[in-house]
Amino acid sequence: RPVDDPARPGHDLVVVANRLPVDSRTLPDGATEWVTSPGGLVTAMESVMRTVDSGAWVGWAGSPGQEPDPFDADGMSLYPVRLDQEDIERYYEGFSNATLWPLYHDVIVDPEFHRTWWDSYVAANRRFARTAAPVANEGGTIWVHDYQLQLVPRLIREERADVRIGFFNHIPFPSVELFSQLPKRNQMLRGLLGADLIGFQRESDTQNFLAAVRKLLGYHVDGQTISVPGLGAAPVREVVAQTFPISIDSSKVSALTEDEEVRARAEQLREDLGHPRTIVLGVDRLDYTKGIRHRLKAWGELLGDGSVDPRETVMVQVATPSRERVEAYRQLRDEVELTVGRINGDHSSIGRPAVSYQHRSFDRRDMTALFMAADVVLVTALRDGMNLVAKEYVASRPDLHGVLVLSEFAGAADELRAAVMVNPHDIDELKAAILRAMAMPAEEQEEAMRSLRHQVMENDVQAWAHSFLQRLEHSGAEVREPKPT
Ligand code: ADQ
Repeated sequence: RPVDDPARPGHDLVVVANRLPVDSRTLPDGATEWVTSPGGLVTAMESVMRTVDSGAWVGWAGSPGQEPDPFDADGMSLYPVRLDQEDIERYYEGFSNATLWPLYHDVIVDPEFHRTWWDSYVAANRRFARTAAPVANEGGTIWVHDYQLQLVPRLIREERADVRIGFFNHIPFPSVELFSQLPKRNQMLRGLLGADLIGFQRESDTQNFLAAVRKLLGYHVDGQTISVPGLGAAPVREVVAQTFPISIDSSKVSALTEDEEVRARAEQLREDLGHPRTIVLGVDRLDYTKGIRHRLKAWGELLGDGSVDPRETVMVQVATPSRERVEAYRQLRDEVELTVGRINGDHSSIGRPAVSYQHRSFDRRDMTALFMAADVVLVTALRDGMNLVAKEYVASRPDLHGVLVLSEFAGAADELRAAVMVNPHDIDELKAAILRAMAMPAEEQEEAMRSLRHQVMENDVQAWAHSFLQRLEHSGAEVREPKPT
């Protein structure tokens, strides 16, 4: 249903993210169909938005050039933002995913920078801000998400002094030494500081951000609170940077494991794989930050040196297609697929792969079935804001069976202390961790999984959103008179 007057303020909570929680698809008869789009943020926010009375979501609908009228879906109002092909190439694939993404993930690949990409990033951020600013109620809350929209808090602030603005960064925030490489770094910081509350996944991200503000802008920082000088006679604003580790809808995932059909699928999966003794699983977007190459290298070596017997063990690697027009992602796909092909050529027997590789998306039920079938899950990210897969696996194991191998470079490592921790850069260590996980006695698995589940079930995504929004509600009011100069 199109909203009558999209310019009329009308929502208590407005989420602004690069993508809407639904994608538009044009059917053969020309009609538009809306389907839920995958991805970490959507997974996290959709359950939260259902619990607010008057929620709105501002984002891109997923196809170039389209700007459908605002409409309602899943109990919230959706406000699409147009992105043209050139915006997609420069703002999204360019500045967001070939400049910021690699830089914020500790330059695993070289960040590229082009001034035309920056110009497009500014223009796109303006468009998101312009759509979002008028739809919030007087005194309402606007929650901006992620690295694609770091200028939006300030742009909204310039139009709406009455609203509370929160920002959450889903990816790591790099050390000040790395962040300093970013051209336009100060504009980026000032953009973020338009918010009242800026949230990060790990304490180290928060500290990196505070250090950047101190060092590059010279602002006064007291604990988590930054004093942001107002323009001209405007008062000093206090902005808080704080850590809010994101989570999943834990009880929903856990409940899915009780579903008869999901259980049957998990059984079927084991059977389809030839009833191996051990199933080792990786589930990732096909992204160079996820350490898929390191994982495959370790697996290939374990098969090669005879530590793992391909007749009784199989690795399943699910790799969701991602950012396929960005060069580094094309290269990664080629390398991963070459390696999988080699491993299978060397170690598979007919009808029994050493690595079962799936380059596609799975729905929630199939994903849960996979987690239920997996004896070991490998999360070997070289750098990751949080990593929801690690938490999803834990939530899928009420039977307390299974072992999580977890990279210390994933945000989840700060909370999931009972996992088998690894430095994925150290292939020998990774191999040893995989073998340890595969050989772990049942009682030890149970003990670790019990502790992990306690963490994940107690701290779900609803609690995450609630604590962020509550903190936001209590921020922003603390304005002081400007210091005499
Ligand atoms: P992502 O980098 O996308 O998210 P992640 O946290 O692992 O990474 O979330 C991925 C989500 O997609 C999970 O819910 C997972 O189950 C799902 N998924 C992965 N492969 C899939 C497949 N083949 N089919 C279907 N679903 C699949 C970003 C940051 C993370 C951060 C999240 C949330 O990079 O560090 O945890 O945002 O803040």
